[in-house]
Amino acid sequence: MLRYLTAGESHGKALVAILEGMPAGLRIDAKKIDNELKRRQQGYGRGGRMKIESDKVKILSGLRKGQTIGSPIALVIENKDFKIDKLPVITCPRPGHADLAGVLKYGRDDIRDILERASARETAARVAVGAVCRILLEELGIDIFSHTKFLASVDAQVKHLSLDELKKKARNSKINCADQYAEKLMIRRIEQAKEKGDTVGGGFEIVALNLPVGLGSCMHYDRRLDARLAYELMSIQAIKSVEFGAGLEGCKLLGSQFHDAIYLKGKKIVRKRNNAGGLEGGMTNGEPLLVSCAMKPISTLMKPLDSIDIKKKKPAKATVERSDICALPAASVVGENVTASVIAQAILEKFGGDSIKEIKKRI
Ligand code: EPS
Repeated sequence: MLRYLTAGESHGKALVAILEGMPAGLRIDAKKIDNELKRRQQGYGRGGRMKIESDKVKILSGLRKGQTIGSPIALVIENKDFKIDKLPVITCPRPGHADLAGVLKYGRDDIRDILERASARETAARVAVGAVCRILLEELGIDIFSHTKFLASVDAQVKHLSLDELKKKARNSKINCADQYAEKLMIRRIEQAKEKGDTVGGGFEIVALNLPVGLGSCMHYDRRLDARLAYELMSIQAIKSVEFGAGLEGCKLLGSQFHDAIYLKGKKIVRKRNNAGGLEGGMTNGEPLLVSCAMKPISTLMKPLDSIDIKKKKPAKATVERSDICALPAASVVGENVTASVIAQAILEKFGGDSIKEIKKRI
């Protein structure tokens, strides 16, 4: 069983994760984790915080001479902007953020006590965990990447990709792909939002190639891989929907148009399309996994919405804090790494194995 916990506040000392259940014998290059952390910090529309931080992982345990030994892996990412005790009290909740529900739930008078943990900064810890899982998947020949599908109302022109195109994008997976023209429009949309003190959301698709058949199970609700992916991807801050393959749009089609007919090519089982997104009955079916997420616009607005002051009990404008205008590319990197951790869990469940050697043999 592969599991993890994260800890840490946005302006606390550090973000921390403990990953338990990694098989022994996996060589972990910290640079690969740092590369994922760096990718998470990029993208047009990020705020001032990303100029302060240059996230790097410290691996405190679980390795000997650069290799996993089967013991828990402790990961730390220090916050350069560590100032949690010096930050001013916040009393005007931002609509859309955890602020109001959080203070009511935890009985606090300072919204800061809530937002520090609710912040998407926590995703740095999840990316570090996912990056370790990704090293395991890479060793097994599995590739994961993502691309922007739309930003606010601008569509990326990368909707229907063939397997060859997917593989090409996988080889170039260091960047999030978007058609150049669409990218320009997206940048303009972010700039327009910034000028108006507003924010924008959007959607991205994650793709995983070369997954073994039969990850997940149709036999019980909580073993279905689509359910497990949806659960973990929905838990990424600001994610509002998760879809597989043709998703919501596909559900408007007839059965004959939606389902992916099965053919033989020699002895190989093949499909001509992948509306199912690589999952049938909650199990991988050998086709690429396609999972899309939609992200709501960031809730800190420079031109704030109406709110209340919870201390004065009077109408007020919502709090304005340093924030991002758009964090869609970052969210897609988080999505990739969260997907990597769910797939790694499913692989270890199916194939077991206390060491890399054992898993490879079983696969
Ligand atoms: C983030 C760090 C945060 C924000 C953003 C994501 O840093 P700060 O609050 O110090 O500017 O940039 O967080 C939010 C949008 C949020 O609502 O908390 C990060 O590391 O990803």
